[in-house]
Amino acid sequence: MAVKTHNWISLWFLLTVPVIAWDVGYCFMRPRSMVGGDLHWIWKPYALYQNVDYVYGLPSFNSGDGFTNAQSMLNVVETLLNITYLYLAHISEWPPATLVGFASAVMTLSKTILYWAQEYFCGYCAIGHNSTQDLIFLWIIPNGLWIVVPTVIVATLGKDLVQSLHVASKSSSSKKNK
Ligand SMILES: *[C@@H]1O[C@H](CO)[C@@H](O)[C@H](O)[C@H]1NC(C)=O
Ligand SMILES: CC(=O)N[C@H]1CO[C@H](CO)[C@@H](O)[C@@H]1O
Repeated sequence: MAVKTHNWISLWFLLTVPVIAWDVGYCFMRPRSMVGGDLHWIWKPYALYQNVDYVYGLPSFNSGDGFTNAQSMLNVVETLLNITYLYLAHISEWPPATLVGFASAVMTLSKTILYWAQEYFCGYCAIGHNSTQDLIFLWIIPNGLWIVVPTVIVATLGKDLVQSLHVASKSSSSKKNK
């Protein structure tokens, strides 16, 4: 029995690994990764982003806010799960691999919602200073991608899991009836 995989999902898992690793590096290497830091050259585009989202900027860093690195630490766990999924699904071809991918996507989704909810409940304290246009193009669209895509992945892999659990339960009940 082969693992049921979806090319676009595996591709997304694969492509997000370096993107997120870069992001984790930025967070953990602050302040050296920030504007003026000796390692900032690795994270040049964050010069803009650190002023759009203060979770990534000086206000959080200076106040010793732990949220930035805490969410980053969860990213490390998700990255490991994502790599594990790709390995189990495509290399060892272990059918239950789907469970790992599903769990990881649920983690990503819930962490991203927490990130947005934290903004909402603090009165947009880290992003409220931006113009609407900046907010849409530099925060809502890029971050929204991490809500939309994991939602579709949870639904897709969830459906695959439901299907195999139904098959499993049918085959075990038909064995009992024999
Ligand atoms: C892991 O995979 C999810 C998709 O389920 C993706 O949205 C997320 O960015 C990936 N996480 C990391 C840390 O690579
Ligand atoms: C009012 C305003 O525009 N604040 C910030 C929003 O984001 C930009 C980055 O595009 C910052 O440079 C602004 O200071």
